[in-house]
Amino acid sequence: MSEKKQETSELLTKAAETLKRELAKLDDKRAILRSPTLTGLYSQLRTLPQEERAAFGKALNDLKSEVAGWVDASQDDVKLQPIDVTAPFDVNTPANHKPSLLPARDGSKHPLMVELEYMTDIAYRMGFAIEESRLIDDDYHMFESLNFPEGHPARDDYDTFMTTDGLIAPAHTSTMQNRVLKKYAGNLESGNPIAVLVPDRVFRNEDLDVTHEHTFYQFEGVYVDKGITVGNLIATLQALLSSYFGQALKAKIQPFYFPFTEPSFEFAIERPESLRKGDTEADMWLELLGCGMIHPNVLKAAGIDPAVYTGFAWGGGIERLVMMKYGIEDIRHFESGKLDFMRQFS
Ligand code: FA5
Repeated sequence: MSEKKQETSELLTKAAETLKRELAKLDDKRAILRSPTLTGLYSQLRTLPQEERAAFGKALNDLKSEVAGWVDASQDDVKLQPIDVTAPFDVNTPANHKPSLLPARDGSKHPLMVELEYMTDIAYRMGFAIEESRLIDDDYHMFESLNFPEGHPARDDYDTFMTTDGLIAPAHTSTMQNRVLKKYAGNLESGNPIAVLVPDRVFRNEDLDVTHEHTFYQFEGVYVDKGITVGNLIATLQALLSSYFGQALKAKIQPFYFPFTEPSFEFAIERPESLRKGDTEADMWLELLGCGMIHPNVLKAAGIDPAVYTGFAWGGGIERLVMMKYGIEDIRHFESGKLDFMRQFS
């Protein structure tokens, strides 16, 4: 071997060893192909005398192919988990491919998130565990487990968005009731209540107006124990909402219908004048919550004996609470992206 060839071979062998060490440390294995150890050799190629370039270039390309082979082999080692289409994220997204967050100094939390966290903190201090909902769910959780059998007319009250294969963008956080009842059923066996708050996003194919959005947030409460009554429901809601508003509330409860609660109620609070459209009785009140005693069939579907345990649930819209708290006249401001609106909260 000529002295020149010997030199090139040693240089590339050393580079290969360095690249192997670098590869071991990388999360994104493909980044090795952009390593300065490799790109530096290509820069070096351009500085060589013409007669040496062909041999060096070929050896370099061989090295690059070898490194690409290592990358492919390392990808084969990655064990992909089966995809759960109802999960809130792709379980196979490598950590280094997740979108990075913008620096906090460029913005502030959205007022709805601030208020949702505030509400969540109050509920947590009242003894409620906190569970997130999901962005896509199935018919069983959205309807069937909630005592809406197939063909039930009340299904039409929820203008749901559906995928072509029948999955549903949840139209209410009640889609989590069956899951949280099952998850916390062990509490009952050990003599403790089930107490869970589910704050999350929901979707409805709504006509938009000052109090209706197609995408909005609900906070769902679920409470089960022995001997629970409507009195407990009202006392809990009053404690939660009075704490949220920091003042005593004028509230109104009236009978309503939900398939998953019996009896069911609508919980309304008095509108401040800035939110009144007229002077009729209906104009005076802002409907905040649906609530009621959990239907025996819902408890049964979660394996809880309704002859032993009773409970209540509620589901309210966060936007309408925040509108009420700050005198915001149009729900659409929240999603408008208008900075002069947002800055009033920072
Ligand atoms: C429900 O969604 C029931 N799941 C609530 C429930 C839970 C009842 C548990 C009993 C037990 P409703 O469709 O009424 O009910 O919505 C509940 C609240 O969400 C409403 O009172 C309102 O505050 C809010 N809301 C409903 N639709 C919209 C909308 N389009 N935009 C903004 N907020 C809305």
